[in-house]
Amino acid sequence: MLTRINHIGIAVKSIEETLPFYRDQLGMALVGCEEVAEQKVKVAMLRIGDSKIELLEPTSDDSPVAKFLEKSGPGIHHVAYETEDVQAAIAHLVGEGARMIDTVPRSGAHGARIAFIHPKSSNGVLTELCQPGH
Ligand code: CMX
Repeated sequence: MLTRINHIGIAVKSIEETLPFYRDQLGMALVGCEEVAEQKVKVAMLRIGDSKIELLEPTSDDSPVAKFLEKSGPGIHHVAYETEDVQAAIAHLVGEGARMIDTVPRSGAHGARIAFIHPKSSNGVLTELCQPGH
């Protein structure tokens, strides 16, 4: 059902201030930056081998990522697992009794279709299902 870790989301106060660490010190290639307006975040994707690091910066005070930063400070926000069929993965998880935040996929960065599993069903780790866009 899941094929690999597509990306790890990291909440940051400022992409501009964080980027030099990942791009220049760790040497990851910047794939692109994008605003996901619906989720009130700006994202920067960096490639690391077959996977990615996604820096998440809130675009407003009521952004869910702003709330996360307030509560927990900067750090790992979510783990995203790749699937070829997010709708089928949701159906499987619901069938297994998992509590979903999204039972209908929403739009993620770079044209992906995504769905979040509720952290209460995933041992406190916000878990994303991610079907890449083409
Ligand atoms: N880690 C652990 N727990 C988290 C969490 C996180 N990162 N984010 C939220 N939670 C917890 C909340 O504390 C809350 O717990 P309680 O029910 O105990 O209070 C619960 O999960 C539900 O959170 P909520 O914010 O009240 O619920 P919403 O349905 O409003 O939103 C979510 C849930 C995860 C979608 C939202 O908090 C969020 O993080 N949105 C941003 C998503 C994102 O990263 N988008 C970027 C682009 C996506 C991509 O392409 O990867």
